[in-house]
Amino acid sequence: MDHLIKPHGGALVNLLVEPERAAEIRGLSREWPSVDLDRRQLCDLELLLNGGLSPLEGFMGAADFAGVCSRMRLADGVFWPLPLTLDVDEATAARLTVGEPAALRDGEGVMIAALTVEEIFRPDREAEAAALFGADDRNRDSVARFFHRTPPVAIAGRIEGLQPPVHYDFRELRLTPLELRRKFARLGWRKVLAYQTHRIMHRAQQVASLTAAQEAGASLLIHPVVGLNQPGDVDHYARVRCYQEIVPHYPAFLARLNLLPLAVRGGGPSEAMLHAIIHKNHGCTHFMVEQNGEGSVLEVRGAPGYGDARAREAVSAHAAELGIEMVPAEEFVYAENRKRHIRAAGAETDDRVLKMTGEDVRNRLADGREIPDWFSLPGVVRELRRRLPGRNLQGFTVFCTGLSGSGKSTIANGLRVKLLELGGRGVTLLDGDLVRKNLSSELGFSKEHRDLNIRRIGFVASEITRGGGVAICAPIAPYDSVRHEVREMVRPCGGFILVHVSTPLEVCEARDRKGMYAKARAGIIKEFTGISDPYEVPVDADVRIDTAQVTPDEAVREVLLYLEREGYISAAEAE
Ligand code: PPS
Repeated sequence: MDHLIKPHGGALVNLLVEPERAAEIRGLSREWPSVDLDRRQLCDLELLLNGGLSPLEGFMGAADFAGVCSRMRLADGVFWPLPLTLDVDEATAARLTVGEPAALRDGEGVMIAALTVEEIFRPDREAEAAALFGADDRNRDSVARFFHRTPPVAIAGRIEGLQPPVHYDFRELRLTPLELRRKFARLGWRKVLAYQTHRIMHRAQQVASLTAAQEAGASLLIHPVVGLNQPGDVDHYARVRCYQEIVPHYPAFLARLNLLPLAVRGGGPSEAMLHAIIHKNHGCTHFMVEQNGEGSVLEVRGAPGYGDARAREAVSAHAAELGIEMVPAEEFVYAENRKRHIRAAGAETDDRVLKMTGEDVRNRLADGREIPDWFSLPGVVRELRRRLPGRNLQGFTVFCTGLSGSGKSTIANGLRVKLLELGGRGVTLLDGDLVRKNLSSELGFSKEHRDLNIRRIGFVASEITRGGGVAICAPIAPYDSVRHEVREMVRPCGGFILVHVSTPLEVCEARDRKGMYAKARAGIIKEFTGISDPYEVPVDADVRIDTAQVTPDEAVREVLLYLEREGYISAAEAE
């Protein structure tokens, strides 16, 4: 493997201990305090253990942290672009003692590594944010997220890895730096271009990466990020299946696919430089710095924020120290007259250039329209259609909100029966009363308890929607903010339709089917919505129904017509 590029700092780090030592540590660890790692920290730890972050031999201590923040150097002088600390909250820090060991555990409680605590310190988060994101105003959201999620204390010390974090998916595509280097050696690859992408690759990206590799005289490693996505992002499974579709379409022996367990930070140029180091440690000599462009679906939102020239300039400027060559990812477009993709910059005025945005692709998928062959490979389109089926195949949630006695349950029941009559999807009714009996039996009617109740309903509804079913919810849900939360929870899984059953209070009170309004007026029932507790009228309702004005049949029909207009059910079905 001598002909391969040297890892950053000279040698590939391996923090995994021998099985005997691992067994010994497991035996000793029973009394140790635990540090439960979140997914971001697990990604960092995985790359620390397997040498992806060489020469780091652990999370940074105060000296490395200060050196990196002030002059992009570790304490020993090695170039390093951004801080990488193990951050813990005060309560966790209070359980740790300098000189004593702690168990680093994953979300299931599996011990991944032992950390002998050498430092417990308070990093200067302002300096860290500046190092991570620069002074650029465009990174405001990332900075705000950083301050929100980062606890005050950091711990550092010697790490002994017991096992890599467990992955059940795409195992054959998760080679470590050492395994990848061995593979390159076997394949006779010396020059390797890393194409780190977080998007679906269509034909334009394939041509761009192929051209870049050929011009650099390099082989191509498609190295997508599958670590931590930002909240609200779709999972990586469909993306990886799309990459698997595209790899065979490169010339024979030119391209390989490997998955990178990387937590993107949403940083700018310094993050691009960190990625350059990680690719170098994986044996790559060239790094294709992607620009945020058009034509992306299933994008990892907010990741990584090197959407402009600054990232490329930074990687180029530090190329000597990084030891890896920057290759700009150029935009390619389809020239209809030439029947091939060309560089956007090289298009002539008489070229008929075709382009499509991610939004176009999403809309076409939602409506079941064609994705043209010039844009994407058929296998990629097939995978996208499986992941993002048209609305007629998606699950959805109908969330009815309104006062007690407004007619929510009647509409919900009618809708349930009608949808069952139409067939196709499973239908689950989460009526207010039912939920309170089964799911939220311990809850009362304070704002806190009501919000918790609605969040539970939202969680169940999102899971049903994700599975392609229909959830019909009918709680009072008097507060706007938690209704929003539920919308946000369900939207990534399918459709969300908010129905405001707007029957006026006087009508509900006059009906008083359960005699509750009378009791509320008499003060026997406290915190009663509409009487002694607020109801915030939704301004974002998709459908509004006043059951004082329409019959139950008409009310159900209004919802069905909305579902038809939006494409969730077909026209004939709504009749
Ligand atoms: S919430 O606010 O969404 O959590 O309420 P929900 O789970 O829908 O429960 C409302 C039903 O509980 C009965 N009930 C009360 N409602 C409102 N305020 C108070 N204080 C209260 N106490 C009991 C009432 O019967 C509601 O049922 P519906 O079907 O809406 O009439």
